[in-house]
Amino acid sequence: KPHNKPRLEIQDDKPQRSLSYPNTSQPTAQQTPFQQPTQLISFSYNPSRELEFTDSALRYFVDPPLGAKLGYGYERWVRRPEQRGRLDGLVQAFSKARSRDTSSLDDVGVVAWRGVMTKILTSPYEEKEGWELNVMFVNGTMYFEEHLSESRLKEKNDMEPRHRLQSYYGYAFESYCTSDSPTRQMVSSNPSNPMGWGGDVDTNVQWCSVVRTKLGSTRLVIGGEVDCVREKYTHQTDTFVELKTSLAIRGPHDEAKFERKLLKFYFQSFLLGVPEILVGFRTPSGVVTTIQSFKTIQIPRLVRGKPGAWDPLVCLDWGNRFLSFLKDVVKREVAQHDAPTLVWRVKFAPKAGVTVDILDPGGVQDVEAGEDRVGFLPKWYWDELHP
Ligand code: 0WD
Ligand code: CA
Repeated sequence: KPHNKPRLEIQDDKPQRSLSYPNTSQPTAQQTPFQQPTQLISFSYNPSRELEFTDSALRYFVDPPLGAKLGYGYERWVRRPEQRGRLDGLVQAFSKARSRDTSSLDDVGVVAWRGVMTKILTSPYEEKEGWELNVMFVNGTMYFEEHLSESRLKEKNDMEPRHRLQSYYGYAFESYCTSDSPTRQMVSSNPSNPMGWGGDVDTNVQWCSVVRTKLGSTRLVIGGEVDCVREKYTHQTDTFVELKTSLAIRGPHDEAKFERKLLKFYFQSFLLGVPEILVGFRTPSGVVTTIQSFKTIQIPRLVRGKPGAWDPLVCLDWGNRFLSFLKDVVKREVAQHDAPTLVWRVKFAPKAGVTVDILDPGGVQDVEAGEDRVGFLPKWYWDELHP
């Protein structure tokens, strides 16, 4: 029976509620294992942003034309309004996967979007941007939802025109690099489009893969968007390709900057088992000059010993400690308050670390009109977990 008013006692500050920032200048001795992700299920969002358990939004990689103009089609971009990072699609997919295969999904420690896990794992090297999460703990599983403050949400929606164009470049590159069939039709259906254009950009449409994996001793279920597959779709992650654009590198400063960016590229793809990252280097005005393919697992070797160096083991060790710490807190507090509907807010501040607090149930959930939720989870999902 969901009740939205957990009995809130005066917070007892004795137990550990914070985890301090790791020291990245010392290499870790820890070798936290990470299991190769395997796909559980996939789904598509159609142009109306409805979730379908089909592969209608799956795209195939095709070589992009050199000199591609990434500003093409900007005025026709169908843009999805920025939303909170709700888990609805992911728990729908998780629920379906579990109904097919109960055996391997009964001790899942974390359910989250891949973008959230990327932020957690890369935070040892994050010097500018903080992040916030909402967390629930239901039947032994932690659910993570990214929390965007009103101001961040507004910031994202009212993006400066220059930044908006830059993010469009990434989507246009995806269009040039993909086709809805394994071979690109040589004759474009619309002769006014440039060579190799794969269709106008609609960011409602996404193909998502949900994988299971394991970090240390925690089983994870992670969902994320996959840009395309190379040649064939195997129902596994081995042909997945992540597409990126980046400013062409013109000197050592640019190079160090790119190497720091590779940390995010690396973990984003690593977490979902994506083996290849294809980067289109572009001019400031959005013309593709060179294309470079990276094998995800080789990226750490490329940056080792360089000015922008980072060590993935530091991130995995931190991630493992973060998950254990958080589980200890929520497990203790859910028992203490006898309130399974509790929501916690985790805050990460660069160079400081993370803190956890129980969220005041009134101020929290930003439930929109007509939404039926328990905490931030859809009510139907909650009910499914509490037959
Ligand atoms: O917490 C998150 N990461 C959020 C995820 C916040 C809000 C929504 N979502 C949704 C995503 O839209 C998607 O449906 O969750 C699903 C999976 O996201 P993810 O794979 O975890 O997202 P992430 O790894 O952060 O980004 C992957 C791609 C991006 O590609 P690049 O190359 O830029 O990393 O997803 C796209 C984007 O193409 N993307 C978005 N597109 C439009 N609006 C958005 C967005 N808000 N967020 C990610
Ligand atoms: Ca991408």
